[in-house]
Amino acid sequence: MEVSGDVGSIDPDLLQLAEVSPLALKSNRDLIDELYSQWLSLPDTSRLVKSLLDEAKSSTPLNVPGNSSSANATASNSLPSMFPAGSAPPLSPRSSSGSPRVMKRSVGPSSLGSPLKALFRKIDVADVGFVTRDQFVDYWVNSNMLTMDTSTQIFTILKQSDRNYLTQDDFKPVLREILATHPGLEFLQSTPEFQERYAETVIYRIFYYVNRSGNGHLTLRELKRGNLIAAMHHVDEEEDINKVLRYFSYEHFYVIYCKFWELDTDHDFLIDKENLIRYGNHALTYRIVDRIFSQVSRKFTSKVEGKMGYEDFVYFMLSEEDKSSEPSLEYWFKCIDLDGNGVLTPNEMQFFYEEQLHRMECMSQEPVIFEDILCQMVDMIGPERECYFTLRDLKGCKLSGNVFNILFNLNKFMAFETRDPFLIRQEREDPTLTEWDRFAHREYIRLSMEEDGEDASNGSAEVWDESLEAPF
Ligand SMILES: [Ca+2]
Ligand SMILES: [Ca+2]
Repeated sequence: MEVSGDVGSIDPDLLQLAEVSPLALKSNRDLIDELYSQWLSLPDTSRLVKSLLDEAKSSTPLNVPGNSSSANATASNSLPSMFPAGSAPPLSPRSSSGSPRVMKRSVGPSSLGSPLKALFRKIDVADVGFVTRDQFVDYWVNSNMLTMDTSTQIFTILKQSDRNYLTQDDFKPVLREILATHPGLEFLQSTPEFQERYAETVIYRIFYYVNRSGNGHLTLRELKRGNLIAAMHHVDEEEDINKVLRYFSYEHFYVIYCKFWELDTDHDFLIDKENLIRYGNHALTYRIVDRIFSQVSRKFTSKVEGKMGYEDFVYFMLSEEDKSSEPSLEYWFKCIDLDGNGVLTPNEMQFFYEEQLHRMECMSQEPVIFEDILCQMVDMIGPERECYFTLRDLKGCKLSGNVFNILFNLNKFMAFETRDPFLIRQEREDPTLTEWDRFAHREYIRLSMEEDGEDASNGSAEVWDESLEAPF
């Protein structure tokens, strides 16, 4: 396939002519042709087109069901692991700044690179790897792209034309592009099944935080209110994917996936109550696990009765480890609100606290009676009415997450009561990080040390050295 003058893809920055109406452009094909030729002659354009063509020729499809046979093919590449071969995702190459494996990107940062390449594919309906001038003009002008803001452009590009919302599937082309072109994810190319898991996890995280209605239909309004567009820009500009903490970090995916794998002992990709009770070193009470499985906060997408699938687990885990976020507060509020009347009464809270109290007694901890705890929680939240908490009360207070830890997570409750100095120091080090960011960072280090420990105990110095240099 030759790169000819008629082949190209699109950079809207060069076409941001807000003052020119689409109608005027329609009647002035010369102007469009001139813009198009100008853009085609840019050096970056030919590089972009070439890379798209190469990719179109060599790309392997993402999200092919039952793709697990590739695990065997690549098993020899992966490090010895605490999991059976092919079951744990590879660690991301460490100290990326010093790693020879992380190459400088050859194409300069183009704004919105990845979503734009998704657009390229979208116009390229015949999937031949190139877009003709007429296709381009038709799409761009007929969709009124010239007058749109970035969020609306991306929304329009990604959605199905007959819908006014985005579904999880609509994000797959974006993830496919990122996996194929981002230098920070190059090392995953030998393990397609983890590319797929990574893509899936990122999409779940996006919907968890951005699709606030929780109905799987992400609207333009939600897209504009969220920080997804900024995160996409960040992916495009940052070579180290792990620095993109919002949605795209590989390390964050690694932590979520490994936790799920650990609990899913029979590896059928489903976990039940008995599995989940082991979460976080048996941190949760039976009562809260029962409420999670009652699906009152969020209906499971798993098709198997009484079991949680991976997507359901991602929602649970983000809620559990990021209790300062709004989606988390909503999730737990519904769990505690037993009668579903929109307020948390002392009776409802006591129902959950009883089990905590019982556990403290069993551990010969000094039990804190409910009345004292209630006073402490009221002081902390400062609710509008002292006799109950509303969701609004909780959202208005930075410390609300602690209320939930007091009610059903014994380990975090203890850490809070004793003001764990390690956690306090961590908070002070970088106050811009969220609770989730700090948790994921801690856990990634712990998990990767476990992996390294395995390597060392296998007694191969060679493996150890290689893994320090360039593991993949
Ligand atoms: Ca299972
Ligand atoms: Ca209630």
